[in-house]
Order: sequence, then structure tokens, then C-alpha cells
Amino acid sequence: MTTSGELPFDVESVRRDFPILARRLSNGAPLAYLDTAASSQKPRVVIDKVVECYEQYNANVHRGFHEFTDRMTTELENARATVQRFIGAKEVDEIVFTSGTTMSLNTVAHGWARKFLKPGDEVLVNPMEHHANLVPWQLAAKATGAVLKYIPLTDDGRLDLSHLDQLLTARTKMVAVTAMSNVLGTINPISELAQRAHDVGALICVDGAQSVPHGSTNVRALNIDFLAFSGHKLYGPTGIGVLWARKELLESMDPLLTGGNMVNEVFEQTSTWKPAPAKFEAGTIPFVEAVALGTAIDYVGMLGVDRISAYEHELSAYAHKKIGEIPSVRVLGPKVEYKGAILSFVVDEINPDDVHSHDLSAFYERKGVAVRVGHHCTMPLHRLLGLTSSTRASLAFYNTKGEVDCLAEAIMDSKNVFGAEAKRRRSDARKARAGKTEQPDVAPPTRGTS
Ligand code: C6P
Repeated sequence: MTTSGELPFDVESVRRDFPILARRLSNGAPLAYLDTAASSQKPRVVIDKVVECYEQYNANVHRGFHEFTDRMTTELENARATVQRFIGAKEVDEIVFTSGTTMSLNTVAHGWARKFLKPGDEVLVNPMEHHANLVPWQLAAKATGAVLKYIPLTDDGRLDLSHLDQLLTARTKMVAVTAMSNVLGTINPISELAQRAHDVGALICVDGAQSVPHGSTNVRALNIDFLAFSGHKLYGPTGIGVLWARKELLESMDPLLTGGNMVNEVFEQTSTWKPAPAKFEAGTIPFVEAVALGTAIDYVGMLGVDRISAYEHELSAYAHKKIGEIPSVRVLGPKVEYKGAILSFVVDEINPDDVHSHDLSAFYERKGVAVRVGHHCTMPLHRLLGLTSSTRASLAFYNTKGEVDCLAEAIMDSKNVFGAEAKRRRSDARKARAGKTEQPDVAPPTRGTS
């Protein structure tokens, strides 16, 4: 396995830690995996840890008294302590294991917002939020009579804080914001927002799904109140995520899920809860995944979070230059210095009304590049941009400049193929309108995004 050592970052050596990166597609070609924002690949140590758990000490946690359950429980609680150190939390009991960012944010919107919001209270969101940090707040607002307000975006896709004084008032009770947009790549000024929220007595809930895997996060230095992130984007397994909140907040909140393991006492009509984190971990949690998330965090720590960020930033700058120079490619979001390693774009001559996003995705895949095409669970943002979909390349520390070059070539090819097709359709339509009944030989695709 790679060891941290000194700069420069040895990407080829790091790639050898990820077995899947050596795989070939069924056509024998390599795949440039540029879709880490959707889910990251897993290093061998994480895969091995999952196997070790199942082969050597698999048993449910916090239940029973035998060697396997003791060992698994110890591994789980060690992983919790690893998460605590990784994000700079004050206490290990502030780390709640959930199924992912979505569940973490729903836990806050359900357990905090529905309990404490009153009619007329305000939750401040913004159009770049992923649906996971928008829809739960919509439902909480509907249930309580609170209102969602939006921080506008600047033309280049950053939060426009110029009217924040008007937006943040005594009625604001929560600012829900992503630390990094999964489409624009924008990195938001979280500690400034935390300060401004606290100044009016509001709390701040940070969606760290995209930021936590790619840069250092310290919840106390940021002075935030809630943080949500997913294991599968952090080189760990699927099905595991984290909700962090200050202890007093966790104590004040209601649980989202109830059932086994989270209760203190159960009577015929009522029950009492254990303290956090157990209060929010009803039923059998994905304990093997949690243990392996600890391993993933150790792996990231061993590479060095700051070295990872520096390498990804350099790669992202290369990608922005290379892709940004392709004629008629419009890169979404601000300048690269305000962004994480995400590059979303549209190609002007490929009209999404003409080309189904799945066809475009499949085209890139045939060219050996895995990207995501669609609205990326950010419909309000795409509507604001006047788009129904975009193509997104998301980079990680195991990606290379060569892979970015493959993407650039695939974009050039896509312009030729889909651009020509769109031109032909337009010409066919013109001819049909002019009474010449030549029919297009390609059936018009249905419009679609994912
Ligand atoms: N974004 C993407 O391709 P889950 O699915 O719970 O692990 O994460 C939800 C989520 C929340 N916030 C942000 C900023 C996200 O990017 C995501 C997941 C993936 O962009 C899947 S839609």
C-alpha cells in the first residue's frame, strides 16, 4: 500500500491501491472513472476490512456477551472515534452513524426542525442545494408553518451574500447549506455563514457530502451545528454515513427512527430514549460498513488530506483549462479557485431536447469515460441555469491528466456525432415544414434526465 511520504503525490502508486482501476471494460478498453461525486472507488484496505469482519468476527454489535460481538463492538466504536478525530468533533458521542447524507439531513429536518420550528420561522437555503438538503426542509416547513427562503446565486454560481443582512433576521432559525456543490463545484464560505447565522440566533446545518472526502473539515473550527456526509463518497462502503451535531443539540432532538437498541425503557404507552448516539441508531445499523468507513478514513489520513486536496486542485485546474478551451463547451460554476474538483458542462450544439441524457452517458462510456449526465438531483439549480441536464466530470486523487485528456477527446467526438445529428434533425424539420416530406431516419428521443 502507498505511504504518504513527501510530495509530489505519486498517483500511479495510489492507483495500485484501488483494484477496480486496473480492470478493463468488456471491450478490453480501460475506463477513466470521472464519477467520484456519485460514488468513489474503494481501496484494497477497505475491501479487505469488510472481508475481515465477515470472516473473522461477524456478530451484531452492542448485543450479547461473546467474543465476536465484543470484537465487532470494539471495532465499531474505534471507527466512531476515527470519525470524531477526522472531523475534529469534541466528543465521540456526537458521531451518529446513519445510512448516508440523505438520512443524516432527514434526521435533522425531522428531529430538530419539526420539533422546534414555529409558524413564520424561516429556513435559509439556496438554489445550488442537492435535493437531499432541500426536500426534507420543504416537508419540515410544511409541517410547522415555517417558510423556506433562498440566498440567490451570483451569475458565476456562487452564493450572493450581498443581501444576507436582509435575508438573515430574527425569524431565521436554520441555514441549510452545502459546503460544496455537487454540480457547480462551488465551495461555500461555511465559517462566515456560521458566524452570520449565529449572530441572529440561527443554527447552521452543513451538507458535507462533496466536501468532506476532498479536504480537511473541522467542525469546531468552522463553528457549525450539524454536518452530514456519506461513507461511499469517502472511499468507504455504501449504506453508511455520518451525522455530527453538538451534543446538546442531539440531546434536544427527536429520533427519526425508533425501535430496538435506541430505547432506555419501554412501557405500554410510552418509551424513553438512550442518550446519543444510540438514540439515533435504531435497529441493526450497518456496522461492518461503519468499521470499514473507519479504515477508509485511516487510508485518506495516511495519504494526507491536504496533499489530496492539493493534487485534486491541480488536476481540476488542468481539466478546466483543457475542457474550457474546447469551442462551444460551457463550463458551469465559478473560476476553478472557488471550486472543488468538479467540472460540469454543456456543449452548446448538443441540445438536451434532441439528445437523451442516457444516450449521451452511453456515448461517453463507449469512449472509455464514466461521467454523469442529468440534473444530478439539483432540479432548482438546473431550472435557474435554463438547463434540463448537464454533463459532470468529478475528479478524485486517483485520476490522472491522461484521463482528463480522454474526456476532452470524448467531448470533441460527441460534438461531431450529436451536433451533426441535431443539425440533420433541424434541417429535416425545416424541410418537413416547407412541405417536403423527407422524414428523419432517427426517431426523436424522449427528453430525459436522471
Ligand atoms: N450526490 C451525485 O452524483 P447520499 O445519496 O445520501 O449518499 O448523498 C446525497 C447527497 C447530498 N448532498 C450532496 C451535495 C450530494 O452530492 C449528494 C449525492 C450524488 O451528485 C448522487 S445524486
